Amino acid sequence: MSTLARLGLVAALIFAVAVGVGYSIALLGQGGVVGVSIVDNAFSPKTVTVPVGTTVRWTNNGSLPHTVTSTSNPRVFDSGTLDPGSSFEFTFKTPGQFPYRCSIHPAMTGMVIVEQQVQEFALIHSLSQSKIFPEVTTVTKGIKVRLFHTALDGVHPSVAISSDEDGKNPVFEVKPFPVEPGKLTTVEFTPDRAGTFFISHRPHGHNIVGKLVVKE
Ligand SMILES: [Cu+2]
Repeated sequence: MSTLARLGLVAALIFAVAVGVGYSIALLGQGGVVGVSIVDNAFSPKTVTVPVGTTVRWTNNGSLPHTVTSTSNPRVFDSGTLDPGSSFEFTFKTPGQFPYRCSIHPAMTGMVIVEQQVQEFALIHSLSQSKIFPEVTTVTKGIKVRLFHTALDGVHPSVAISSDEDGKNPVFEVKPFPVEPGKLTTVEFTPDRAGTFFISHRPHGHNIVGKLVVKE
């Protein structure tokens, strides 16, 4: 098989892995609104799963008054009495499980599951081509990043994510990591500042440098 064909195969494989793991969460995006309908006597849907930063809006479509009252200790939210036709919103800023009920009809229960949003990318390192594919990876500040690395060829024992091309100033608390053909190295971090950073192999002597752009 040609190098290019092999590269394509590895890429297809990794993207299949990456997409399967977390794309459905990322698709919903940050800061969206998800609706829950209140009927007599249930929340519909009873459970919603959303990424961090999502606003959930409950609307009373029933004919009786209801409430949306957190049953966590301490209580996280409480709508007070919602007359028919009125609504209540709450924005979930931390991951976790948030059970609630109607304080007027305690048998009416619901759950909001808030998941950490993750940006996932697959990277392939090649010694013979002196490149990382893709050459530039763009992420967003403040959202967790998960990078899947593998190598087309060569052994790369100490790849660094660094503020300089030489890999001397590692950033985001990522320790230098190994990348090998046939293995998947997963690196996770949350970038806390915007800018251009480097995925550098120079600490172990070859001149392969990819870019990591963190945007606001
Ligand atoms: Cu290397």
